[in-house]
Amino acid sequence: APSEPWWKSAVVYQIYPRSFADSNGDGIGDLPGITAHLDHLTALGIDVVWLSPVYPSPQDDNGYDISDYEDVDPVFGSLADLDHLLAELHARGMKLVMDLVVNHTSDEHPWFVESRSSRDDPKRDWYWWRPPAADGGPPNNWGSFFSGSAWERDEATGDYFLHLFSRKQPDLNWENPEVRQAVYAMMRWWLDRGVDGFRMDVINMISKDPALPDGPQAAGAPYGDGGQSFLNGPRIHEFIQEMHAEVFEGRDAELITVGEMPAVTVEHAVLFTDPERRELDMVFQFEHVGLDHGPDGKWDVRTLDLRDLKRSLGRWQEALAERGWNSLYWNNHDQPRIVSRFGDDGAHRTASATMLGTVLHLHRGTPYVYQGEELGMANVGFERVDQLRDIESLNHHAHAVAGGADPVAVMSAIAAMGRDNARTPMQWDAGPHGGFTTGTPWIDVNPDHETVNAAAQVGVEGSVFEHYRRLVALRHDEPVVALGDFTMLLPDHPTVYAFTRRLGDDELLVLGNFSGMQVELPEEVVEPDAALLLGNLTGDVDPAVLRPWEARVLRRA
Ligand code: ISL
Ligand code: CA
Repeated sequence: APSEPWWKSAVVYQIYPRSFADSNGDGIGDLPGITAHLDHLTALGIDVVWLSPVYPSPQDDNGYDISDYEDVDPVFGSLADLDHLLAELHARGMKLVMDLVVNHTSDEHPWFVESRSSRDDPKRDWYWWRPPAADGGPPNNWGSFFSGSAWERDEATGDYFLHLFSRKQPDLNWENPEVRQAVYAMMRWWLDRGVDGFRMDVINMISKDPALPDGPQAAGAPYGDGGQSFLNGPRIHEFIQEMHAEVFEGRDAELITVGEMPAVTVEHAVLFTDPERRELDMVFQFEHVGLDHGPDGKWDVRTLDLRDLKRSLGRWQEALAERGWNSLYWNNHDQPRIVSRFGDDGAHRTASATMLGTVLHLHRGTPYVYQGEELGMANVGFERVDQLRDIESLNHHAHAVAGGADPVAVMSAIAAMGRDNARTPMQWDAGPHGGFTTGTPWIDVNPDHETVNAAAQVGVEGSVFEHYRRLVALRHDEPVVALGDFTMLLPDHPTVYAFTRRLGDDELLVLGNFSGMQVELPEEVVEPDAALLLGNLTGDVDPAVLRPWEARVLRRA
């Protein structure tokens, strides 16, 4: 349909600048490094680049702690380098999405420096300041996402400030209209510069219940969970609608907006993405990447049950079928590598990586590819703390071990779930440091770069890269992939993921084997007359059998 927004048939590629390509040998990826590798993106065929933060930052959380919203950190280059990258992307027909991190700033942002200076500073109310509790401790029991209390006492006044993330990431007070207007002005400044949209960091946390009540606290747990006071909070839709009116109105057709929303529900997601409500184009939800977490959270690692994955993704497909839109992802800079997580990064690496890509990209929604996913990059298998860089993993390790946990068990959970798995350098070739840098990388390259790298895959038949290239092309070429209805099949099958997509008379059947065992297909999905549109394995196809990690996209006769 001609009236459908362009991003329904687009594929987005996420770049984590620190780990993509280093142009000057300081061991840290940068903007000129990205600009030098645009052929890789062109070959893949992607439409949009989402750039993780490149703004000036003390880098406490690798740039998600911003000290100036309208400049570029020298470690990544300059504003001129960014303008150049933007122009080069546009010249190649690609768009650029910036990361918008406005739930919090860095504690070194001038707004916070002023705010902390005294109780009657004009910007005092731009952040969440509260006096100590009666016992001198923090104002409530909330824990931070990065371990420890969510409150930090500040020497200047003796008050505490709220930080849901690190103590160097104080939360902005969106109740204050000056804060909101300052953010909107900054967003307009970027759009006027030519960028094509925003990925909005933890944007469903910006509305907080100003009472900041204690959250539920499990027996023996050091902190309470404040989530019910700040996840999808009381004014969240009002704030997002205001942002749309102030920033996007009149220019939104060319843009793409995606809200990152931990713990967003399908009910809220429909509201956020219903075009008539004028909020956001799509959201990142987290349900499917929480299915291998136990009751104690991400470090409580469990094995995925495929039926849970089908139930979850199927529910999101259904809930956003009529109104709203899904984003589709396996990976980002916060998640372990999917081939290690839901696939097999050993004997079946290529097959499982391509099967996973096929199943995801054939859903209805906008797919996001995280750098290296298109090569089947895997987890590292971290064994030692000195291999880690991420504040979340380092804080967790320190707190857990200090609390008496077995260090070997803590390390094995970090090896499985730690964010550094996603942050090892992009593997360009088999040479030293994978061709990422001529210097010493800020985090070690995965030793498997000798076999897993772009040079060994781009243009090479049978590679993960070439398969991802076909998946992107399929979405561009086949309206049924972008726009068709979705119907889940075989919900109770333990290893086969099966669904159809339908647009008018055109119907696709998608099959994926989530196991290393050959599987006999149930009769309802055996279609000897269907044409194979895309498969991930070579050799003879038996319509009644899926080989280990096989995926097929079939067009029904
Ligand atoms: O990976 C997580 C920790 O378990 C998530 O909770 C993650 O912190 C959450 O998805 C929010 O992520 C975003 O905001 C953080 C930043 O550290 C992440 O990199 C970013 O994607 C704070 O800005
Ligand atoms: Ca560099």
